[in-house]
Amino acid sequence: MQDSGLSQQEIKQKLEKLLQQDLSFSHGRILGSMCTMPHNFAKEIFTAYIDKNVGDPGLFPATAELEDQTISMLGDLLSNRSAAGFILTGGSEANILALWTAKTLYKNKGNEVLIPESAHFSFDKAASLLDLRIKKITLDKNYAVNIEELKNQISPNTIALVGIAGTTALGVVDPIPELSRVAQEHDLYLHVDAAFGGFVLPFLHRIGRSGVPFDFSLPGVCSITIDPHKMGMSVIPSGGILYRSARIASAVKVFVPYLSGGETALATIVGTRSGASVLATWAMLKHFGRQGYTEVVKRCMELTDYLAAAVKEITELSLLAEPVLNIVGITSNIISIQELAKNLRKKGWALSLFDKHIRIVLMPHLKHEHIQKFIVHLKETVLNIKATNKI
Ligand code: 0PR
Repeated sequence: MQDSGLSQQEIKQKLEKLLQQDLSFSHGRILGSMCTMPHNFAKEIFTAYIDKNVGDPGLFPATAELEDQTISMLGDLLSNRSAAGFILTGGSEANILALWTAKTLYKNKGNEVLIPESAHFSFDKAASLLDLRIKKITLDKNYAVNIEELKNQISPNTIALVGIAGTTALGVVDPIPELSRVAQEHDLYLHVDAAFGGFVLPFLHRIGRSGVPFDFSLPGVCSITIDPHKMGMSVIPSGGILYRSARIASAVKVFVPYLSGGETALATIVGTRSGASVLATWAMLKHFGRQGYTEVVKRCMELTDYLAAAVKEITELSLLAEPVLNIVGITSNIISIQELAKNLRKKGWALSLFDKHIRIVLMPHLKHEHIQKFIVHLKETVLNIKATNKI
């Protein structure tokens, strides 16, 4: 650290130079991210209220009230206006908090949680942090959790089930109605990870696609992760945890007597929390409404269909699964998908690579021309690989 400080101008110039290597959503090259460029209005609200700490609700009662309103709006979207919950840093924190809650509620019963193989790695972190035993459940041929195997794996030590409404790898939705029935039958906590799908699934029926049941309308669902910083157009960081009731939400609460805003009860992992994220998310929900989000989802799904149809036309490639959400999984029996990803990355495409497929997430920052260009490169790259390997 230097002795005397630099001027703001010098620092800005330095940063502009230092940040040149970062990709930008607006360039249309980021194909593998579940985040997107936050809406300009969300950025404006976020910066205007950057000093709000919703972890001290006595000092910021109005921000705390707007967090409750944000949770009610999200609850309404997820079929439960009386849901309780919090705006957090993201899906990982929400999933960890959900399992902490499950562990606390069922502390006398056991410590085992059944989780689909497709679950996000945040559940492994949760298990390690919370000393829970995880049993991974295999997937069926459609990459959804295998319900029969899940039922067989339930033991007297099982306390919770996790279902995914929009898997990280493929956007697949697990059979949540069945999970809900199983959870009720065996008195288990059911957490649904809709970090990605939560802002897509509720709008599908409005654009003529079949919606898939996944939310609090299913009586066994105890909590849901839904991330405004993924398809909700809000700022990073904005995650969301919603609980069916205030009783469940307060399972892990601790009393803090000394805060400057007065005695308070906190039921989150962290103390200080960004009120600006809360307010930016509140503003997005108010600004878009159901109609606005439907438009966002419509554009993303149209782009998804466009890419999926183009992939199907390339004989060497195929879709790993038919897309339900705006995620396309590209695979091949003919060429190496690792080589394909490597060569496309060399051409500047930032895509995700899984064991058997390349994942493209058709986020709102992507436009038709970006995907059109990608398809040209995809075709070219496939041909080059075939030529190089004499296939
Ligand atoms: N649950 C699901 C289903 C997810 O897909 C993710 C993240 C999480 C929970 C965790 O969310 P946070 O990252 O907010 O804690 N899925 C993305 C992924 O792994 C995260 C991500 C986002 C990665 C943007 C890269 C990126 O550019 O793909």
